[in-house]
Amino acid sequence: MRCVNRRSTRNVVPVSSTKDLLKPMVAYRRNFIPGGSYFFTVTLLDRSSSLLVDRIDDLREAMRSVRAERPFTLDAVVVLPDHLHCIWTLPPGDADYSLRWREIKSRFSRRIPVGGLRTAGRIKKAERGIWQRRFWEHTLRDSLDVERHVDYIHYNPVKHGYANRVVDWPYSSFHRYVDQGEYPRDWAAGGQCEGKAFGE
Ligand code: NI
Repeated sequence: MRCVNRRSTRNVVPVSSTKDLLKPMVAYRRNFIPGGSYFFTVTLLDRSSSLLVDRIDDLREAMRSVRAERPFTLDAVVVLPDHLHCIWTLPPGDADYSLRWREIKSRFSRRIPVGGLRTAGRIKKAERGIWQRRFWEHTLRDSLDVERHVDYIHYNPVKHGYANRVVDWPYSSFHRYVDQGEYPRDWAAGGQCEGKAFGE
């Protein structure tokens, strides 16, 4: 997958120029180690739901609390109404993303009111009702693979028709990347990202 606007922007600056050396670089390129970074797609069971953006603060809190106990770097993320895509880098020697996702899903579900008595059985049932059990995982191979998936993540709200321009979607790490000088603010405006689907 290639996004024309971004590539043309990048090619303007020679890699060895002083300006480029002084430019802050994001973690995914500076610290990339093959086998330690993963792309995920995680989806709600109800594809007509907008729970993830309606309860974005609960989602953030679920992620934050799991990260505090089991660290990982959140390299890029986009939250859509019924699914999310993100890239994580796990600590060296740690590949247990499944446990982390289980915890994030569970903690998010617990923050959503189910009504009536909050019995253990009822909460468990609600959890099963919110998320799809399976999720899409892809182990990132090299920094180009990372870059393509970061582009995919940031372009996703436009791909799914939730925003006309990438910059218009608030629930995305795109804004952080713009602040770091990694993308122009108008990136992919009027352009297209094509290519295979990354699970969604
Ligand atoms: Ni998507």
